[in-house]
Amino acid sequence: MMSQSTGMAESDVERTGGPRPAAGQQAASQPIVVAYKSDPVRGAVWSAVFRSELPQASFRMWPEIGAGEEVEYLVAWVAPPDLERVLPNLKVLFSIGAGIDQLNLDAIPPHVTIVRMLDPDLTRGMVEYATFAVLALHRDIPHYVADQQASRWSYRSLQRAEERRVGIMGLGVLGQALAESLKFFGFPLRGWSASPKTIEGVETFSGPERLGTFLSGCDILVCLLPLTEDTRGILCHATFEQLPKGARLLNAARGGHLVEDDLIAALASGHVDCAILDVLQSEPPAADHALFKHPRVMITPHIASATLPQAAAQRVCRLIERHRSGLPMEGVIDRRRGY
Ligand code: NDP
Ligand code: OXD
Repeated sequence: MMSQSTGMAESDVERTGGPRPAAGQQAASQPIVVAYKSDPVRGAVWSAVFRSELPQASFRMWPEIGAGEEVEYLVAWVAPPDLERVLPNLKVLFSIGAGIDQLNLDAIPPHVTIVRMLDPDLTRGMVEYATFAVLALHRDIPHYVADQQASRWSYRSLQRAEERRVGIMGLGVLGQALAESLKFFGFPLRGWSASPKTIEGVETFSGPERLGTFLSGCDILVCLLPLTEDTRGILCHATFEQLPKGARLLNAARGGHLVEDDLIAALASGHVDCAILDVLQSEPPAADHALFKHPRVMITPHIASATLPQAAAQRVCRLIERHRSGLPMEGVIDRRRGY
């Protein structure tokens, strides 16, 4: 279920954490030292937001962070490998992305809370992209693009949306928001998640034992799973062969979900008709990568959505205030599950 005010899944609200000193304990008196380790141009926007929204904080851009032991909050896409030595008093690591698979969880001390990016703009970006891509797959656009490149003028018969079943792997913040958007077009919708869900207008399946039944009714398969030990390589031969013949694929999650050679084989056999990929194993791919040049594959350079610095920085300011007041934060990840 989505929270109306934030667009976040209730499960994320439940998955909150952080220390709980007596309310307001850490507040005003102690200095707040925040280190930022990511793109410096975006960092300038973050810095300006912190100056106006959390003026009591000292916002420091990597590598000029001063005394590392003063830093309690880190904003980063990837953490430094020697995190514990460099920032011994770190309390919270804010991931700049919605996904946290780029972080080496083993190298982050257990007492450090990890918070992923949840932001309505990021969700909207993904809904726009994935809706576009599902419609493009439904309307044969990869074929028409290939036709144009070959100077071919050919028609394909139109299929009603009501006859094209769309299955979403991952019914979290992004998967549920996409399902909501796709309802308008009349596609029969189904979704697969780790835990059981009830979502109006979506036939739901959960757990590995229900994966096959879920896949057997997906004419278009969308991957919006987090990348974990359980989901790495999930878009593979065994998955493709359980899809109806001629199914179409959208991967907008992570390149690590897809076994690229298995997709190439499934496209060659025609079992998978066409695909849209926003993410690849290696980004950017080699210029001669077989999927990059494939006539039935459309590729975009990991732009399905993005963290916009202004809104993201505002969100992190609010989360730091909550943390210092001993209140739970939204988006805390569960290290055991890996997302
Ligand atoms: P959430 O954590 O909100 O949702 C994840 C969903 O996947 C949940 O429904 C979860 O089930 C399900 N899931 C996790 N593991 C399994 C499993 N083993 N089997 C079945 N279902 C599973 O994530 P978001 O929706 O916010 O984001 C999803 C991913 O999208 C991110 O991790 C990131 O990698 C990717 N992403 C890509 C972007 C791009 O630009 N290409 C931009 C932003 C994100 P349950 O609900 O039961 O926990
Ligand atoms: C993310 C991404 O995880 O942009 O936020 O991929």
